[in-house]
Amino acid sequence: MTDTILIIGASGQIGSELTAKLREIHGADKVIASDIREGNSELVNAGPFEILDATDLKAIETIIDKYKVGTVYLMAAMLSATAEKAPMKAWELNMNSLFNILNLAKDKRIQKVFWPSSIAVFGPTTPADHTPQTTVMEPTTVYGISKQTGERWCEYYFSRYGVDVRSIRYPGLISYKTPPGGGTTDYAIEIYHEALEKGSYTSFLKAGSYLPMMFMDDAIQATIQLMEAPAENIKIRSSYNLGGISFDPEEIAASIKKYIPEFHIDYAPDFRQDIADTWPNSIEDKKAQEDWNWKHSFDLDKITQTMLENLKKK
Ligand code: AKB
Repeated sequence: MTDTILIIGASGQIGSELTAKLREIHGADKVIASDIREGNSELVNAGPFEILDATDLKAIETIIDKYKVGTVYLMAAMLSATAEKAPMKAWELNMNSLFNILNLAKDKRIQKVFWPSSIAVFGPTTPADHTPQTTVMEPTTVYGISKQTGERWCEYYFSRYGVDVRSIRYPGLISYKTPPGGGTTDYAIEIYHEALEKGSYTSFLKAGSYLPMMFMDDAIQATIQLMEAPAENIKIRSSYNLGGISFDPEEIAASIKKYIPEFHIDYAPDFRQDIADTWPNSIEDKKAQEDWNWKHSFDLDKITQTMLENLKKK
């Protein structure tokens, strides 16, 4: 197995931070960043970068051969809110990109795959509190349907063809390095930007909308921990539940008020409320803890402090 890594979707919210961390661990030359668009100059200048469309199999093959890639992190996807505006486009991107990578792994052109799933695989009939790993899953968004279908295919490619594919059901991810990218949980990023810029925020989710959330550093740590774990420890080949914290817009506003006392929140729920209403309030992640020692470290106040400090510097 070659030790070169390809990140597809490296300019996105997770991809950009994952690329930086993997380059720190493995060396810049071993981590090829790629995206359909150029990302920030830091990412492009820090190591190899290729323009790549995740649905273009020929282009992926060319890059895999050029750099002798062993592992692919497929981070390109259309998120929940954007996907509802273009369901077929979202389906094509989210599914075709996955089949491209799973088939390359099946043909032994690459050896290891990471593919992100999401809490969006759950739906209105799922138990909402401490949602377990295995439970009712009837997603109602095109994004959730694509992620649930993707999970089934990952498990199929593992059991039928021995493909070493690993996955996490990410909760809402909070970070300051890139702007929010079309998700329902993105209110929890926007709120920090607007707290600093305007001292107030109009939330597109109403008070009481609890969702599972996590700071990006924890998500990157989890991703790398999962990918570094011995293959025999990975008992779940669909996707692992990953718990972090859970809060609603009122609680995040209260946390911001500890640092900006005059901060004010009001509410104007839109179509994203309907999406949030179908997702869990919180996630149980016993399997990730048992199989690869997962434990999150950022609580809400630590996230608030880190977000405000870093956005202020920007
Ligand atoms: C979204 O809101 O669409 C994403 C997700 C939970 O997968 N952040």
